[in-house]
Amino acid sequence: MRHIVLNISGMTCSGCTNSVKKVLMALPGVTEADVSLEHGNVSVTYDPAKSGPEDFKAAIDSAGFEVS
Ligand SMILES: [Cu+2]
Repeated sequence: MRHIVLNISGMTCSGCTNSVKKVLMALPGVTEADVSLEHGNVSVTYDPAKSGPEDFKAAIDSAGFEVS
């Protein structure tokens, strides 16, 4: 398992963090996505054989937020 922290801009409430968590957890290989509204980031635990940072960025974009 690998671990990455991505900074996200545009999250303003717990609805936003739930959306981000939901799209990330739907990706193959993602076992954990801890979204912090306070810090404006997400820490993702994943299997690098199944998905990676580019997939996470695309999913976060599609949910309406931006990885900075
Ligand atoms: Cu929100």
